[in-house]
Amino acid sequence: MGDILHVLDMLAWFPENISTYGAELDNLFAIIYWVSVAIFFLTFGILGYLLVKYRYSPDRKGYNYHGNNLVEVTWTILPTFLFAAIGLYSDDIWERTKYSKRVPQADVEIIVLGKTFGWTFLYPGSDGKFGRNAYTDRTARHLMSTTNIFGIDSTDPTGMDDFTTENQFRVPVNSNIVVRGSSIDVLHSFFLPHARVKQDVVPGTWMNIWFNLFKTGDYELACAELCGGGHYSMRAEYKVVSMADYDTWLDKKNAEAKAARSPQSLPAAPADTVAVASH
Ligand SMILES: [Cu+2]
Repeated sequence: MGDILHVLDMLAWFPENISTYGAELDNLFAIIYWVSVAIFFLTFGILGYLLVKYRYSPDRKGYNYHGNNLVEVTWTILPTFLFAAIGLYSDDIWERTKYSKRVPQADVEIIVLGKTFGWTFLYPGSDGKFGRNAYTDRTARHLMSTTNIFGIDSTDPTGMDDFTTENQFRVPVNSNIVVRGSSIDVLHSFFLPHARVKQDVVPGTWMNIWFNLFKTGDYELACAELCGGGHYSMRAEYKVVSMADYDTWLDKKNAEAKAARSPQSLPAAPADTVAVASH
């Protein structure tokens, strides 16, 4: 019996859990899974039994059957109670992980945009504050363009140390990470299998995603919404690192961001560039 259960246990296919709330979600998933397995065998067992019991026999007469109220009421009420019970049972964990109002105080806040076919991340830099952009200020949305997808207002000094990463991101271990996600084109889904996070990102609105990871390592973000021909390639890697390593990385990125934005680093345009471009 144990062997049979083991073969049926597709829960063993789950990747390792690294999220503080992952065990509770896995537990909920396991309950629903085993209830479904039980109902599957119950219904198909009854079906198989009746198929054999009432198979063709030359001396059995067929007869018309006009339903049975007791049976119909039973199979309506039982699933109703079952779904209501699962709903009530899961409400707490659902609320704590998904409700916007229950997002905890962020240790690290990141903005992410999905696009066909990749992910771009915006970090607030070492001051922990984003400059003016399309997320922090709705009136900055007109700044969004293909070359400035976050709608960053480059005149805001708070944003001097903000920096972006492409198809990779980094978070510190044992910290509340809050991700504000959206998309610049179609629906995508921000899916971190190890972190037990899956959230659609929708163009035109910002979704709140949060998680707290207790194990360092290299993991994968995959898009979980069929978003077009390149959907299969829409992935990113992320690293969960110690706070010290995270700070070192942040300092390096901040320095790069500031250097890239300082006027001295802009290449001097050759005198004829404008004339050539205007043709
Ligand atoms: Cu996608």
